[in-house]
Amino acid sequence: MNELTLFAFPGACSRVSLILLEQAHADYQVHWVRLTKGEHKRPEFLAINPKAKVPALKIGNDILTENPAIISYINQLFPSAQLLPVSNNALTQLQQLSDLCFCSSTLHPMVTRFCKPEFFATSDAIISVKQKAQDALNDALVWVEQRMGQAAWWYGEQWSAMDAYLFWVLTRLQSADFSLAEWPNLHRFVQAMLTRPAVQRALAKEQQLA
Ligand SMILES: N[C@@H](CCC(=O)N[C@@H](CS)C(=O)NCC(=O)O)C(=O)O
Repeated sequence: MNELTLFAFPGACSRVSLILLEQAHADYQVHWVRLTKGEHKRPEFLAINPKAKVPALKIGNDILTENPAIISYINQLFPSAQLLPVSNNALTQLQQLSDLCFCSSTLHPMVTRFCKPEFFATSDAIISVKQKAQDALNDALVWVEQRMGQAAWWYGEQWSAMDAYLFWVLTRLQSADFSLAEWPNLHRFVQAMLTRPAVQRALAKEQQLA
């Protein structure tokens, strides 16, 4: 098997892949890209990912970027870990991709605006960008809260990559003081995730850099 290196930063969305690699008991290296020191904009990292974002996954001499693609790749590489529900139905597979895209394309931009409004606004408008992001999140999370009230995990009784992705969304928000007090199912879900050994190992790895 090709050597795997995950380019990551503690607390960033690379946490999803870190959890999945731990869940699959993969043999892999982590290369920390210190976003807070601007390392993602340095030539060494731009040679890995010219988009200047983590995660990036180095597979032998190849590079894969973008969360849904990396997650799908890890799922395919470790079939016995069943990181997504197994199905031969093309529509079901695309519905799973659609779920991953919901996290990456709908929720993630709102999370970034809530956590880092200064990336999107001059100082006079930072508060309103954050408030608008909070409003958008409140709307989007209604459906997620309902869904997570129906079973333990996103896909029912089977834990999956979607749970890892949703966990990152929620814990990133919490780190920026977004309260889950109004979202009891999401709160329960985060607590349940924290008891999982693969999640604990991933968070411990992140702590090593902190
Ligand atoms: N579309 C990308 C987004 C990745 C992304 O936004 N990563 C953030 C960390 S959560 C990042 O690297 N931010 C650095 C920056 O924008 O300066 C994906 O899904 O992989």
